[in-house]
Amino acid sequence: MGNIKRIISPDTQREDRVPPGQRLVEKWPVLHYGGVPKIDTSKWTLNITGLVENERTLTYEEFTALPMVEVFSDIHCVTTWSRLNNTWEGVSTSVIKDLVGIKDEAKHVMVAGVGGFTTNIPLTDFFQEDALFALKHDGQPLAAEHGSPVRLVVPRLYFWKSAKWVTGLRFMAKEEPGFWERSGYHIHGDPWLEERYGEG
Ligand SMILES: Nc1nc2c(c(=O)[nH]1)N[C@H]1C(S)=C(S)[C@@H](COP(=O)(O)O)O[C@H]1N2
Ligand SMILES: [Mo]
Repeated sequence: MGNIKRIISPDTQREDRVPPGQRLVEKWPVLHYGGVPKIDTSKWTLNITGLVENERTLTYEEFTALPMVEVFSDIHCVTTWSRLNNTWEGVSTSVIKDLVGIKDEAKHVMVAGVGGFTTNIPLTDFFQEDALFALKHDGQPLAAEHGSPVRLVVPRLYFWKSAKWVTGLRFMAKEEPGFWERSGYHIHGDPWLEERYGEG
């Protein structure tokens, strides 16, 4: 087992773990726009740009050499399913801070996945200690349809913010809408406040 750091997502400790308007599922549904990309890890990179001191492009080898954490969290999808008790293993988002040096003006990040998917996240959510780049789920390598080799997991927001097949982070001063946010989803997406759809 080693001495991997274990983080319990605080929403799993609530007396009622199911947010308003959600129902529980046992199996893990697969949901995304477009096809499942085939990603060769020898060609995969994570590109970190925008309001940082040092823009970086990390190879898969460099990325997987970073310290790993384990996170225990629930999943809440805006389409009303929730799945409790997920164990993720991967790289904490906070590791990125030391790698690139986030500028003071940066307040949001645009996360990009293969195939043009994007989603915007405030840094206050992105850098919560239970947010990570997951490589494993419940002890198994992440399946291709769930975002392998690397997906983001932001447990405190609806699951559409947890970009699969992540390849890019762009740090920004101002909030900009990503893919689903431009199509009517809420700009923020807190499941406990039922921030499902925007005003648009
Ligand atoms: N790259 C990418 N990531 C994505 C999506 C997508 O279309 N493309 N869809 C999001 C949505 S809407 C949901 S609900 C979750 C679903 O993740 P799952 O298929 O692992 O359950 O992935 C999110 N991440
Ligand atoms: Mo979704």
